[in-house]
Amino acid sequence: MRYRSARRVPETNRPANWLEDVRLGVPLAGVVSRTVAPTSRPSRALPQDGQKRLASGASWEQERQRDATLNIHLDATLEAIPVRNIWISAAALLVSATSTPAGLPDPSRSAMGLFGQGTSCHYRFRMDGGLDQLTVCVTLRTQFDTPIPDCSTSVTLTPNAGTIAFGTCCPNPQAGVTDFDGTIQFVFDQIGGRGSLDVCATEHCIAEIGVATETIDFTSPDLDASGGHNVVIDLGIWAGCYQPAPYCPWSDYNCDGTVDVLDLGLWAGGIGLECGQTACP
Ligand SMILES: [Ca+2]
Repeated sequence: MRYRSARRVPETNRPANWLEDVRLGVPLAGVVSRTVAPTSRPSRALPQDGQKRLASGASWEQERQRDATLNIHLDATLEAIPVRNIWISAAALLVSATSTPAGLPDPSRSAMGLFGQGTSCHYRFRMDGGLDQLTVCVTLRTQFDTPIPDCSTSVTLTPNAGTIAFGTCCPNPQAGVTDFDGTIQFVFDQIGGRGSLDVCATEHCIAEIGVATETIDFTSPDLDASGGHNVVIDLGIWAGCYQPAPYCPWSDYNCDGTVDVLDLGLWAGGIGLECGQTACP
């Protein structure tokens, strides 16, 4: 076993097998049991009780006196700092920590997700909500990605240039308050018409800030958005896209690229359904 940080104390000034730590100057008596060979290096005085030497050459007593002097200076320095300045510094730290509005939504950090599309090319709505349900999940966050709870938020289905017909049996827009995670969810169904819609999320708790907008394509058996009435008109709209007539996506309910009897069967599932027959989600 070797002690790389130890060195021998001169033979003449030490007990047998005495080592002294080079870094601390602390005697390691009793640690080493092997025989130490005589040394040719010059000896120095054996440390006396209470006067054991440090590696720097200063005595323990000298070190204690120097520490006491430094403590006195430190105490004097602390006492010289006015208490008022300490309070001002603490208040400055508090203001700094709260200077950024923690609840201001940042659209670039917030998010809106759309779910519930049952086919590849569009949402399919029906008066009883028995087909697709457009589920809109909005999460509000600050610029630091902190969720914003208890924030009034709304989602609106807005017709756009691609909207051919649109009607809904249930409230539009829908509004609510975000939960602990800064999230709120809305469900839209019982919609009639065809074409496309903009899905717009807006927060209202601090300012009217648009969070996100997505565009969806949709269709329904109630192709003219009459609320489920005028079934013959709806059938005429659907048949107007039946081959060899030009293809229309709203008549292709299953999104297989062809308007045929399979689509007619799905359209027929909406016959007899009207607004008000089913509770809104
Ligand atoms: Ca089809």
